[in-house]
Amino acid sequence: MERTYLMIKPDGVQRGLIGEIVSRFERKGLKLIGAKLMNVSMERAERHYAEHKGKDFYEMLLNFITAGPVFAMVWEGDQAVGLSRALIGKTNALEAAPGTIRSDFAIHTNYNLIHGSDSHDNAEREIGIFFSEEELVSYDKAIQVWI
Ligand code: RTP
Ligand code: MG
Repeated sequence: MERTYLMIKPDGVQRGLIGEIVSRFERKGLKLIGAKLMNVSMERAERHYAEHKGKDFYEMLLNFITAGPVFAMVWEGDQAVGLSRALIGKTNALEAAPGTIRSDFAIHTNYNLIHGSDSHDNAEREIGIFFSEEELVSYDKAIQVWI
């Protein structure tokens, strides 16, 4: 089993897309083990986006992710990182495949609705930034036997 960190960005919350987006991961068969609506502090934003420090869009990224509440989630499942990235689609909405979240709802690269961890190691790192282990729930889903 693998865990991934997903975060509906401020544009997704403002546009009322939390339910639509959460529903896609539920129907895929991944298991939600943590979720909360929260404001992201600048300190957390800097840790989360450390790999982008120095890039021309870095400041804009920090200002955007701290501009309003995000919906932070941890999902679990076989290949959760890769499967989530597939559901989300490419960074640029123009390149995102039809049927992906970014293709269906996003127009601009800077406002692309949702973050998804890009590797197993980054997923664990990001989960640690936004959640304590006590906030994550361990439970069985009967249907998990088939998926
Ligand atoms: P994310 O981390 O948010 O899930 O997005 P991602 O992996 O698809 O893209 P990443 O390369 O990690 O970039 C993080 C966010 O920075 C913005 N960005 N802008 N103008 C640009 O060239 C550019 N490149 C990236 C996007 O908002 C992207 O989601
Ligand atoms: Mg990324």
